[in-house]
Amino acid sequence: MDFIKKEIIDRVGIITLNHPKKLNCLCEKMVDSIIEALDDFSAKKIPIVILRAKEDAKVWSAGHDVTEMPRKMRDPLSYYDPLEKLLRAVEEYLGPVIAMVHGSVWGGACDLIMTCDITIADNTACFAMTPAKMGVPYNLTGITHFMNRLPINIAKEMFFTADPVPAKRALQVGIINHLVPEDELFDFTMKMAHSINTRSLMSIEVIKEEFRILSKAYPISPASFERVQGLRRKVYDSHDYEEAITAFIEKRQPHFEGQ
Ligand code: YXS
Repeated sequence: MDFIKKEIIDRVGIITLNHPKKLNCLCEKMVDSIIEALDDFSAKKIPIVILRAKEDAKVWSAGHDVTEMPRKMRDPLSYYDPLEKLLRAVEEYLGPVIAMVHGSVWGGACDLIMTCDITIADNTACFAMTPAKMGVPYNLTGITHFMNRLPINIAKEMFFTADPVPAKRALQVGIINHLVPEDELFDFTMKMAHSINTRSLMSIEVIKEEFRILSKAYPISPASFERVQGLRRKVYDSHDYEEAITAFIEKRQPHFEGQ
């Protein structure tokens, strides 16, 4: 079953998340389909991609597929995991990737939004960053995605509260570039895509790569990196991490014990 719909309209690649049964969560199959579509668009030198959900989607994406998260003793966000591969594929795409958001966005999908180059949303959109709810020790590159887009106090509030940020506030704090009426979202997004397509793709390609390189230029010593990995391991080896996943699957509130 296809987890996405892929189309090209006037040299704009459009990827529509289409796994409503599991609220477009970023399971491995969904991620592989999106990466495959990006590779196909890249081979066809499509200058710009829109990543969207279906018009009637209440949830743009429910984030990482919790049922696919390792239960314990393994980093849930390591380099070759599906979510991380997807984020790099978006960052490395030859041209801009625009997230067009109708519906709620959760966890890893929020990180995906932060990794897209531009985000355009309607009033149904909201954005929740959920590691603290899931007992997950988020990873360093993921945190830089939020630090690169938001004032650090706003990024911290998103991580510490794990509460959804509604569309209007998302515009105020910079999660989204534009907030448009629901019935204008697609036309507004396509208009921007067409306008970008009239510019020099060569120049945009280099500028996007410069932004990518500079946005990752965080000096951190090997000792600090290893210390962070040690701290993170304590969390994903903990009762709290396992309890959060079990509670989600059992459809109940988790009881965190801080160990
Ligand atoms: O009961 P069935 O089998 O129909 O399945 C339900 C949900 O279990 C399933 N589902 C998910 N399955 C796997 N992974 C998910 N992330 C996920 N989210 C939902 O979809 C079916 C319908 O869900 P239901 O009944 O709850 O729908 P609803 O309309 O009542 O509520 C919609 C949501 C999105 C508010 C609710 O599903 C929800 O809160 N989902 C979890 C959102 C979330 O916290 N995602 C973060 C996942 S962890 C992650 O992304 C990172 C690792 S981190 O946490 O570090 O950022």
